Amino acid sequence: MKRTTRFALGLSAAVLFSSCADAEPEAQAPEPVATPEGVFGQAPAAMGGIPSVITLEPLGPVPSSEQDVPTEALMDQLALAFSPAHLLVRQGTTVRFQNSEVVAHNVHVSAMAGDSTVFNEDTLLGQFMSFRFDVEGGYDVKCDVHPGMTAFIFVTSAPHAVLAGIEGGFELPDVPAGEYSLELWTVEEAARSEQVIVVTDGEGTEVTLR
Ligand SMILES: [Cu+2]
Repeated sequence: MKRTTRFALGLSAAVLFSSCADAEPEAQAPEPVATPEGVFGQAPAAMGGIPSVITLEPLGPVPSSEQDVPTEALMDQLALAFSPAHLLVRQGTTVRFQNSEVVAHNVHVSAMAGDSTVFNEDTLLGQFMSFRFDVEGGYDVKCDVHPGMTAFIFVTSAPHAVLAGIEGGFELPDVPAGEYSLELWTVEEAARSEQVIVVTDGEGTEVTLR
């Protein structure tokens, strides 16, 4: 009985040793260093479920490739929720709101600036309505029938923009070199800010917004 145990231990030690030896050359190989690209960093965490928004407006001429504006987006109503719950669109985008379930909803959109209703429409199964967002800023979206059904839309003219994560982390990977006006938008007006940043090719630009 004792011998069997010793043999088993000896075998597992040998297996352990050989796997270590195999792994060694890999561990010694130089690890590729990831080069950060674009603009990234930390913004304030979401407030009341509404994320921070970071926009970059070029201070020089806007390349023609960045003048193209996405013209359509979708916000669905499904499983008693808006989907997506957070939507970032370029100014002039038409958002289609549709109801994809057998529950009567409505779409009640208000501009956060001035807290004014933009529209309030009932949506039954299979029905949709479209609205073109020409005014920049944050919008509250809710269904008055279901108090938990809320969403957020942000409209910007900036060619580069991103919604920060719930914890505030953000990343804009594809920003050409140049000078930009970076704006931080948050629900809390006092926390909004603006600054000029310089983006250099091949180098990441880290920004901390607090
Ligand atoms: Cu509803």
